[in-house]
Amino acid sequence: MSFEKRIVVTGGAGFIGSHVVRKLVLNYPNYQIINVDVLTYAGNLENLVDIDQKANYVFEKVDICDQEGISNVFAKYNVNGIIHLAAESHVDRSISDPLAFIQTNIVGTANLLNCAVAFWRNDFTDKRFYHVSTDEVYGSLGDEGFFLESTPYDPKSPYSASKASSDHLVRAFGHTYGLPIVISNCSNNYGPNQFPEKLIPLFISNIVAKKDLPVYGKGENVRDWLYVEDHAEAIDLIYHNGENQETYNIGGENEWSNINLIKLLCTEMDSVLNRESGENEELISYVKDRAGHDFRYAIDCSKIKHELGWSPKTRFEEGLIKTIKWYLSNSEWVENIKSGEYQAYYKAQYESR
Ligand code: NAD
Ligand code: TDX
Repeated sequence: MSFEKRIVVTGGAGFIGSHVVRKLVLNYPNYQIINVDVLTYAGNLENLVDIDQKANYVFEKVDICDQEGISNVFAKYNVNGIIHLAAESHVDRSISDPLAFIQTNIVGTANLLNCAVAFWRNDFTDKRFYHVSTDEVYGSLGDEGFFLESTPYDPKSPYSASKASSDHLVRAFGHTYGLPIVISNCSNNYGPNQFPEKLIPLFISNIVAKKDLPVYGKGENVRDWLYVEDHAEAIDLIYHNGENQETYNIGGENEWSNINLIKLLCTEMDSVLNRESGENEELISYVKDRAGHDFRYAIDCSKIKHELGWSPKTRFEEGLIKTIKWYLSNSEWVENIKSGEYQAYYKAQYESR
């Protein structure tokens, strides 16, 4: 069978990547979707069991830092597009092990760019290199203001600095070689399949188990939350309709201080779990703050709204309930993840706080 487009999605076994892969596989039967993922602790092929038998889906276990492996994928599938999501993505891990972030996020992205330029040999007709990035590259806001596409970069954690570096490399390859690149910077995602080390799935899991809810500092830090399927929809749109060499900010227009979000989660789960009103809030425990904790992120997404017609669709309370219900009905998925490595991480991360 010959496919109209052959698109590599890197990191397709992870949280956001799996939603992107599913959307593309189902929406475009005439595209071949090649999921390139090395399956770190965060990669899980169980995320894709519902679509992994489709004729237009294929999985390749390859490290994005491996030049030969990536070049082979380009040649084997005659790849003409990349949507790059593979990354080390957890800020707390970047504080305890920064070099892993430098390797995957910077070296891995450089390798993908280099392989794309080499394979396409300066014929960029109908080619596209789409890099998925984060709002954290812009740094930290005070009580006022929003991140625009023109906001200067000011990353503050090893994670955000590694993502900022990768964004710069992508733009440099666009500028120097004429590689048709596009970048998006998105706010905090939540939804099904998120690894339970990030705030929302970790706290759902701890509430179920009646374990402490470790709130960093005073819980006053603010994040802008977007339902993962809305992000996947934006990625689909940008891949097809975004302008070359442009950047699009994606956000939920949905800011919450951590403590208010956690209280809402506790209340929703009191009722879903038939617990007494206020019971889950008693699990809240204030712990030592994250080192260098960014205070506030907030995205101005008017560019993608006006130019591409995208806007966040899922109301937060609705998305949160869907997420809670997904974790409750997929307890096996959660238990499979909580392997030895996860236990060791949890102990190191929280026992000394
Ligand atoms: P995730 O940690 O859930 O998944 C990352 C995936 O990348 C995993 O499947 C992992 O196995 C794979 N991977 C890691 N290193 C690799 C390597 N060297 N080679 C091949 N595969 C590798 O991450 P996520 O939350 O789904 O984030 C995906 C992307 O979106 C990242 O680039 C992240 O920076 C960005 N992003 C995430 C958020 C968020 O809130 N989660 C927000 C904005 C942007
Ligand atoms: O145990 C916790 N207690 C706590 O108070 C954890 C895990 C987090 N927090 C706080 C820290 C943050 O202010 O909750 C907020 C959200 O934390 P995370 O879920 O770790 O996300 P964040 O650090 O904001 O980064 C996320 O959004 C941007 C993703 O992990 C990144 O990949 C993305 O780029």
